[in-house]
Amino acid sequence: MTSLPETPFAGLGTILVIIPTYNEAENVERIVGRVRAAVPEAHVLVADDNSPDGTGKLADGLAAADEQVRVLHRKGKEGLGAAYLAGFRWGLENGYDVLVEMDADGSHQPEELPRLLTALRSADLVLGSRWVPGGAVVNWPKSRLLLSKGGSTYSRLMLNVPIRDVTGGYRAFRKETLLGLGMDQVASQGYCFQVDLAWRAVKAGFKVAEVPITFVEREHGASKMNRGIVAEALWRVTAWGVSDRVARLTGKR
Ligand SMILES: Nc1nc2c(ncn2[C@@H]2O[C@H](COP(=O)(O)OP(=O)(O)O)[C@@H](O)[C@H]2O)c(=O)[nH]1
Ligand SMILES: [Mg+2]
Repeated sequence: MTSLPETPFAGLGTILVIIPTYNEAENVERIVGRVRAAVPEAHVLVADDNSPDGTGKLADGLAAADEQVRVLHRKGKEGLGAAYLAGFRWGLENGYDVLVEMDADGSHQPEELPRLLTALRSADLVLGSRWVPGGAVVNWPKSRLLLSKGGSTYSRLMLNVPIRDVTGGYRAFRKETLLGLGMDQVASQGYCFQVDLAWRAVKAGFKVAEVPITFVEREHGASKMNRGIVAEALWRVTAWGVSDRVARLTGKR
C-alpha cells in the first residue's frame, strides 16, 4: 500500500478554502493562484453569486485546469453570509475537515494561511485578527478604520465576547465547530454574519483563538460594503445583546 505524502497540515485533515465572489473578475485568478501556492494541499471553492462581470466564468476556467478548484454557482446576489453558508454546506457534504473563509480581493493574504492553520491545531476556530498585537491594516482611510474598530468594540461589549476582531472574515473552522454552532439558524446576510458565527462559537463553548494578520485593502475592483450592511449589523447586534441581557435577567439562559 502506498501512503499519502506527508503535508504540513496533514493532522488537520482535508482543507477547503471558500472564497465568496461578487464582481471580482480582476481578482479571482490571482487569489486562487496565491492560495494554491501558499498551501498546496488545500482545495478551493469559489462561491459566486452570478457576478455580471464574468467572475464565475473565470472561476470555471480555473476549475477546468485544476482539480483542486471548484465553483459553486449561485443564482444571484444574496450577501456574503448566504454565500458562506452555501459554501460550508457544500464543504461538509463533500467531507472536508477544515473550512476556511477568505475574501477574494487580496485583503486576506493567503501567505498567512499557514499561521491560521497552525493555530487551529490547538483551537476549534481561528480568527485572523487586525486588532491584536502584531495585527495591522494597510491602506484603509481613517473612516473605515473607525467603522471597523468601532463595530468590533461595540459587538464585543454588547455580546460580551472576549474577541478583539469579531467582524473579520479571515477564519479557519474545524468541521465539528460548524456542525456544533447551529448554522441552520443563522439569518444574518451581510457582514454581521461574521459576528453571528463568532458569538455562536463562543456560546457553544468552542475554543476560539485569534492570530494577528495584516489586512491589505484591495487594489482592484470595488468594495461591496454599503449602508444597508452596516445598518443590518447594528440592529442585529443590538437586538442580540438586548435579548441576551433580558434572558439572563429573567433566568432563561
Ligand atoms: N458571493 C458573494 N460574495 C460577496 C457578496 N458581497 C461581498 N462578497 C465578497 O466578499 C468579500 C468581501 O467583500 P468586499 O467588498 O471586499 O468587502 P470589504 O473588504 O469589507 O470592503 C469579497 O470577496 C466579495 O467579492 C455577495 O453578496 N455574494
Ligand atoms: Mg475587501
